[in-house]
Amino acid sequence: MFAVHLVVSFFSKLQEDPTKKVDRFMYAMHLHDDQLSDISARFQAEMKKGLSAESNAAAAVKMLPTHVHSTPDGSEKGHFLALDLGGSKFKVLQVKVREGTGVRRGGVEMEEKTYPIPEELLTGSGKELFDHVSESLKDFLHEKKISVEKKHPLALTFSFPCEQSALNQGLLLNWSKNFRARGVQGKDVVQALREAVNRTGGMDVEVLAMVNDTVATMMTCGFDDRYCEVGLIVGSGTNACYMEELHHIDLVEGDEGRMCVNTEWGAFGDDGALNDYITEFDREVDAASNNPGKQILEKMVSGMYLGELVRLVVLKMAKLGLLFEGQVSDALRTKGKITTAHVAAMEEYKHGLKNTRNILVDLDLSPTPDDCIAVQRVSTIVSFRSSNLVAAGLAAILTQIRQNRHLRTLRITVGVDGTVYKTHPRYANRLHKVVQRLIPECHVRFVLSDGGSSKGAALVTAVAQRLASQRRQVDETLSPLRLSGEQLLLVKKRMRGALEAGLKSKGPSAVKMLPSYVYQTPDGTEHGKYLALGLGGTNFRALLVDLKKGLLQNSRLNHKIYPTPVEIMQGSGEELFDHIAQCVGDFLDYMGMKSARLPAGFTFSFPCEQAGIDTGTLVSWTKRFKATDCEGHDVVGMLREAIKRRNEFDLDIVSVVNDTVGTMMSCACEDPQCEIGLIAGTGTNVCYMEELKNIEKIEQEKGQMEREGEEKQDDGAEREKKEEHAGIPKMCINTEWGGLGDDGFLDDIITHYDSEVDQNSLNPGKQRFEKLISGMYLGEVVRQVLLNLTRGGLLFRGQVTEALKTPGIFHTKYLSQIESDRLALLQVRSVLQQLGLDSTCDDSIIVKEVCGAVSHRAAQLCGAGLAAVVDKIRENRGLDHLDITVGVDGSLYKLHPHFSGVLQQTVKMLAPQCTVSFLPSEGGSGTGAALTAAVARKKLEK
Ligand code: 0WK
Ligand code: 0WK
Ligand code: BGC
Ligand code: BGC
Repeated sequence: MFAVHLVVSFFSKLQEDPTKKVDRFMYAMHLHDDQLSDISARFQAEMKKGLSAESNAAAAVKMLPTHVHSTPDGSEKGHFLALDLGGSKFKVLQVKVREGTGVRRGGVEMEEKTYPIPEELLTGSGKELFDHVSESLKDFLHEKKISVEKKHPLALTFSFPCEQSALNQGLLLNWSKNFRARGVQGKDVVQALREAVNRTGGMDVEVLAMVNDTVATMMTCGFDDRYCEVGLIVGSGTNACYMEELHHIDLVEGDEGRMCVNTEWGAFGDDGALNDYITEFDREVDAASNNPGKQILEKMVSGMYLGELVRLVVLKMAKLGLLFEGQVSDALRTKGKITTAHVAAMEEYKHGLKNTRNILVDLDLSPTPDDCIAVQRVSTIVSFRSSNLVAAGLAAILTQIRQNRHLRTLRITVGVDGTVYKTHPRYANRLHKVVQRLIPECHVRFVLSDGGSSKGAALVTAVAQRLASQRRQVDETLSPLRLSGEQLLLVKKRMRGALEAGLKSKGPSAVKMLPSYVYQTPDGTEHGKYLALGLGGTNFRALLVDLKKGLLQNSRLNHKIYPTPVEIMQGSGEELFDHIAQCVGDFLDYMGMKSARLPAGFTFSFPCEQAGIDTGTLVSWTKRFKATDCEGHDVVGMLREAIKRRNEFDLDIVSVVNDTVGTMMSCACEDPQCEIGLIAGTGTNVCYMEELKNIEKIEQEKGQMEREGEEKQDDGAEREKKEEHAGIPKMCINTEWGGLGDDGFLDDIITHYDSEVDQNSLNPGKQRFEKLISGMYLGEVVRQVLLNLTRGGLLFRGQVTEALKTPGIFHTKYLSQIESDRLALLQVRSVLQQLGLDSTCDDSIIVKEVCGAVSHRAAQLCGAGLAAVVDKIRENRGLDHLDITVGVDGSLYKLHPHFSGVLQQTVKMLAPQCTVSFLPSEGGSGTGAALTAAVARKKLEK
């Protein structure tokens, strides 16, 4: 008591400036910027704790997922009923959202009615509270003559912390503010409302969405400002929400896109995180509240408590004789006697002091002018601290968003509502200033929500409806691309049938099954220097290979890649082979070996009918090639003529192989079990070691041949003996499986997107299987699907841009980029940007899904085809189980993030009696060509 006396006498001496007296007395409530930055950093740490699955349960700031994935984009439409419960006013509304067309923004009309909630219902039984809500709804329908027959979609704004697993469900975690109705905590409030509506009867409403008032406020403001991605309430309670990256929200499935998180920042400090900033007055407010220990930050910030804080400070100062010469009235002792509205009134620019005087007189006090100044100062400090704390919280949220998006500066809008922010004369400006000071790198616009949050709640429902119908339509659009196990099995069967048919007849079969005249894979004895030439889907490669018995590793001496210009691909055959000869000349020059007449192996990645290892008649061009006067001609002959025409160097072209064969050979060097070569690149194809006896079209031929020269057979047969499988003679068959379906056998799998791609291709009706799988076409299939979705208004706001209509713009490499798990959606959008496609977050989610569906189908179909091949080999050998390796190459298999994995899974599923290993080719088919040349030469030397 003596100490108090000392303080009083010391203070009374300083009569000259009452505000100073108050500033000193309330020193602890003055928060300087470095303290605010500290609080902001603490809050950001709390946010991360709430977002992470490990620490969420213990986190004070719950960071509740809202299942709202996007802000309005102007295409929302519909009539909705809305309930706005939890703020200072309970409102029932009808919201009509008119769709925006083109630049003209949509419009929203609202009719509303506020219904008082009797005090006793706030603390009575939850059932009665929701009955009151539903009866108010019925009264509203009646009063506004809204038909009760029709089913009305309803949006509920519920301003309390709810755990939601979906938009139309929410478990109440705890009441806050002045709500305390029994039997609701832990219950699904949407269900509670549905039951109340059923009890009330006579109306048919479907609660489609329940949102927190912060979320509804963000959506309301987002309708007119697409930068609005934060919702802030400073009303009877306080809270904020914002659009967080989905992959940061551990409690929700999915990594793609964003989701609005209701921070429930009112609880910041419930775990003691703010203890060093809590004053005795805060502790008193908390102790006297109906949820002690809870909502600590809210009790320092929101309208429900500011007035009480001021009262307690004024009461204490009066008791200490620092005010009203120590006079204390009962009114001043009474809880709630100073309200936040009083605080706002005291701070009014013009009439602040007069208001303060009136308020104090109403409290049966007789204040001196200095007392009024002092009490006004108390209000200022209390409300100032409130806006400062809100600024610190906002600074943390905006910093989180800026960091999420790896931006140096961030332009963003905050949608705001709440009586304190709206009615307190100085609150908004103070808040804006402090936010700007705390985070100068963010350009923050504050937009007041006009007409309350129900517009936003209706928009959430409209967005939910739009997303739901979009989801349905996207699924419908993509469903033809989603192949079932049965369909894949069917493709496997058909591939098997086509393999068999192709082996039999020399005639037209979809899968040509071209003999390669490669009878064995390398056995490690190959040696010598070889030039390997490779004409692939996009480039011409020249490679010098020095084979050292079995050691493939460092056999590749040098190589050069020469891009093949399209005009050469689609010019005359002569020009094409002259181009090849020129490249070879350049390479030999570069290697200083122009005079060396090197043996060469030629990898030719197109279907060739071969009569021997060193001849190949081009059956038909595929991929981007269409050079004239080549089909039906021997490509080795054409190359030799071109070299002759060039007359600079000479080559001994020993072998011509398909790139699948070259790939198999180069991989077989490493793994003798490799008897299949697979290319999944610009084009697709597979070859495998087939048993000679099954290659009827050769057998017949050989039959003839046998008749021509008995003696030769003997020594061939003998050598084969060494063959692994009881010396069964084999030959590698280049299946050219790209042609499956050219006979209409895949028409039930082929979609109209594929038909579009085929029609626009260089070889309509041809290579149908390839056009479902390979890199040259996947991008086009995606573009067709995107065109379809855009025309359906599901994408890019329905705008079919020139870019989207441009064939070949969607290069397959973009699929690989877009589908890579590491790529956040933002980067997907920048890929689309590069293509001249301006997209939203939702758009990029859909684009990624389309890419995924198209590449997934491609890998599955490739797997189904391969399952047919390995099972054929297994049955060829009468084995219950086959272990075999596939040598594989091609940009799709090697670069696409998921293709190889899905392919392998599919083979495992469709060929369970085979263990198939995949060996990506290091040396490429070039080395394989050299090996084939070496095997062929070895054969000749024998
Ligand atoms: C008006 C909104 C409502 C929200 C309220 C908060 O329509 O959803 O709960 O603002 O402010 P208060 O009424 O608590 O001051
Ligand atoms: C690399 C091989 C080459 C083959 C190519 C296919 O060495 O023979 O043609 O892969 O992949 P693409 O370049 O078509 O993606
Ligand atoms: C509630 C929040 C609400 C805020 C503003 C708080 O008491 O916990 O859910 O958003 O008040 O109304
Ligand atoms: C060709 C095949 C080649 C495949 C992979 C297809 O277009 O017809 O011969 O193996 O592409 O490059």
